[in-house]
This record gives sequence, structure tokens and C-alpha cells, in this order.
Amino acid sequence: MNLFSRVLLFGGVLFMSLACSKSDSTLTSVQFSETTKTVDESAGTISVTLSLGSAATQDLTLAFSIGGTAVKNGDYILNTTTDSTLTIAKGSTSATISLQIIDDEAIEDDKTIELTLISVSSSGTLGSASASLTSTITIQDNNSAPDDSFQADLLWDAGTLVNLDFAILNNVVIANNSIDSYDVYDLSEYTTGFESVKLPSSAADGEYYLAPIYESGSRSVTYTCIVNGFDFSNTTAFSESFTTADVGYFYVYGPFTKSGSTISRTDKTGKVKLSKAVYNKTPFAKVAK
Ligand SMILES: [Ca+2]
Ligand SMILES: [Ca+2]
Repeated sequence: MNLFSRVLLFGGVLFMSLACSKSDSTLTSVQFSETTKTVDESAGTISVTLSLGSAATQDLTLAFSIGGTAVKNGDYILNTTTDSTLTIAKGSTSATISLQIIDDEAIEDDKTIELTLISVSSSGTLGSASASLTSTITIQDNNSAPDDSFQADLLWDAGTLVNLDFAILNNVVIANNSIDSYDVYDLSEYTTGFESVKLPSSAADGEYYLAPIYESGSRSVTYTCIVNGFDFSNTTAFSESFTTADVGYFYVYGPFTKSGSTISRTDKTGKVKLSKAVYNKTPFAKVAK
């Protein structure tokens, strides 16, 4: 390479370096200013704050992922208009991701929501410190096992909102593997991802059943029933799925028998039992509401 070529090459590299550094300096960096946050389950709507290195020169579209142990639409609702993206208006120097924490009655471990920034539109850039790209929110549970009642909580998986109800039934009459009649002892009709029913110590001795109901929705949904009280401590009673064909139906689990201050298994041939130590699940009837 002769001297002239070397000068040309050096000049080209210098020009490109200057061009790139000028371009980078006009990009608005985006990162979390709150990388950890702890809230009570009763906190309601919370905001997680992002900071911008300089005022946004254009509207920015920020994409983020959501992880952690908390269930979307069960433990929290994301308030952004588009799922997992946030629009930051031109001129902004900060932004927030808004979440609604659901104050349920389920007795559960503390849960986490991990928000991680993935990408930003072309007039922005993600902050250079990787630790600033993730914000972890810890939701502290505020429920405890009742000492005077049996509590069953129904929780279900993340995804599109579906409406499940949950009941304790009594006076259940079963014939031909189907329910002829029943009374509803307790009914839970929350709309935000969990249900909770109770059987108090004062309830009459007798047979009861638990019944998850698929009220409305357009997808399959996997539910889990956790029981507490009456010597139960966060015991998984059953877990399985409704399909979309099950909308309008419910499953029943039981019978379980209340006798004084204990709830115990009742043996009935061909029926699925609810045991104090280990619950067997398996529905034995599917009944249209
Ligand atoms: Ca609560
Ligand atoms: Ca709770």
C-alpha cells in the first residue's frame, strides 16, 4: 500500500469514526432508574420508573420482556396499552411502566415480576449498564391461613383473561356419574385471576365438594387449588385444565366431610376422594351450569 492509499484509508476511517460518534451521541439512552422495588400485595397501581439519558428526540417504542414468579392477570395486570411495549413521547426525560397489583386472598409465597428491556426504536439506545436494564418487583403476600375455617384458593395460569368462578357445594346428589342437584354453600366470583372460598368451623357437619367453574373465556386454562386451615397448610388439592369446550361447565371434587373441627376423606366407591393428608384429584363429573 503506497503512502497515498494509506492517507486515504486513514482519512476514511477517521471520517467514519467521527460520523458514528456523532450519530451515537444523538441517541437517547433508556434504562431503569428503579432496578428493585418491594410492594405489598395491597399496593394497587404501581409505577416502575425509567430514566432517559437526554430528552427523547423522537417518540420511542420500548420493548420489554416479563419474567418472575408472579402470574400476569393473576397476580398483576400490565397497564401498558400494548402488551410488553411502551411508547415514550418525544421530549420526555423519564417514563414509567404501570402495573396493577391484585390483592387476592390466596395464601402464597412472595412473588416477583422481572421487567427486562429488550430493544428500543432507532432514535434510542439501551443503557450500557446491563444491571440497569432489569427491574425486579417483589410482591409481599399479605394473607395468612385462617385458624377458624377451611380455605380453598383457585389460581390459574398466565395469559388472556378468563373468568373462572369457584364454589363449595353441599346437598350434592349424584346419579349415573353426573350431578342431579346441589346447593351452593359458598361462591367466589372475582374477575382478576383467583378465587377463594371458605368453610367455617361453624358450618354444619356433612359432605361438601369443591367446584371450579369455567364461566367465560376463549382458551384452555390450567388451574390449581390450594387449601389452608383445618390443619392444612398450603396443600395442593388438585391441578388440571379446562379446555375451551368446557366453557359453561364445572368439575366437582370430593366429597370431603366436615365433622366437628376436622375435614376428612369420605370413601365412596367410584368417586374421587378428598383426603386430609393427600388429595386425589380427578373430576368424576362435568356438569353444565
Ligand atoms: Ca391479599
Ligand atoms: Ca395473597
